[in-house]
Amino acid sequence: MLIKTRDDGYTHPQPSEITSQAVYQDRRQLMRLMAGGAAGAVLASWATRDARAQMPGQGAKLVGRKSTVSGASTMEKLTEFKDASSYNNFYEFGMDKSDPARNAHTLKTAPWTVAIEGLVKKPGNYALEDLLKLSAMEERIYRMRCVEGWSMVIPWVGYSVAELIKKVEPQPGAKYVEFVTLADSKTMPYVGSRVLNWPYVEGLRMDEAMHPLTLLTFGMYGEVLPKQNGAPLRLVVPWKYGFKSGKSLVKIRFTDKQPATAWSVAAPQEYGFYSNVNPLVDHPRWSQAAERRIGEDGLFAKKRKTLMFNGYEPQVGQLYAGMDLKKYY
Ligand SMILES: Nc1nc2c(c(=O)[nH]1)N[C@H]1C(S)=C(S)[C@@H](COP(=O)(O)O)O[C@H]1N2
Ligand SMILES: [Mo]
Repeated sequence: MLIKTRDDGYTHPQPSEITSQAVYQDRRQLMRLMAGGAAGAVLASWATRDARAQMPGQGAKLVGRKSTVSGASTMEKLTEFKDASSYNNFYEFGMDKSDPARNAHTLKTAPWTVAIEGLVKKPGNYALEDLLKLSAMEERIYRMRCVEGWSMVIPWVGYSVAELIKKVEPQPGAKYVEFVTLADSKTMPYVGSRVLNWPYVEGLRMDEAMHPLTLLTFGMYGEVLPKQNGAPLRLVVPWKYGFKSGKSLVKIRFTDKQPATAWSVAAPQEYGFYSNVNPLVDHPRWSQAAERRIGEDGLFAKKRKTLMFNGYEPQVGQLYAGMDLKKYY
């Protein structure tokens, strides 16, 4: 996303504010380890403490069986885990691509519950532990295309959000699903900035949410999600621009009205509700016809042609039959 200029009243938090939070969080653990006599090791790790949220190989294992959903995995070369976990958009932790990996360590992912609300027969607060067990985990290698013009290929781990939706039984009047993400100004330094309204809200039409490709995602590369990628659970909608894939979900609400989504509220001329990847419909300020694959971005690397519905047209094209995709961008 391109952000507005700084004369909109946006102010950076002081670096000291952010640091002091991180130090505070680690202090209890430090005390505990010191009490256990591991002072030397602790001080060594303290001294070399990397500010990054989570790097490859540091997460708990989370392996999924190969997906049986048609078209759910591309054979393209994977983006490197280190790129997928250090080049991120997660504005709650800063606007630069490197900010989330640096700042998201303050996010507390346990305990975690997701509220199910609105036009649904089984509303309630669902604990992460229960959501993890709700259906079999699958690995799906999805192409991801960001609206800003870059793409990645990521092996996600999760299950179709349709599995959860079926369990909670939407009422007949439910036409849309709203996905609300965490907005905790104590742990997310940029919540409160004026770039977006917080919390970050996304939404799908019911049939889009029920499509088997729409993944409720708990992991990537065989590990639990790094915080900067939206731990402990997020959505991944591979045929839409990346911003439709809300991170760190806390609420799923069933509604009869099209949700007011964060980017479509912030810049309605630029970002629509549908935001399907579409090389034929330009962003008002740039073309969407081509993309840069992260990891191939040497000086002479060729751009790739962006594919209709990000290459998932055989699976999802039918959802939009007869719709004017220039109007419903
Ligand atoms: N809560 C929240 N979710 C978010 C965002 C965000 O700023 N906040 N950014 C979106 C955008 S613009 C993209 S491209 C993807 C990036 O996901 P990744 O960092 O895992 O590749 O997350 C999306 N989900
Ligand atoms: Mo994005």
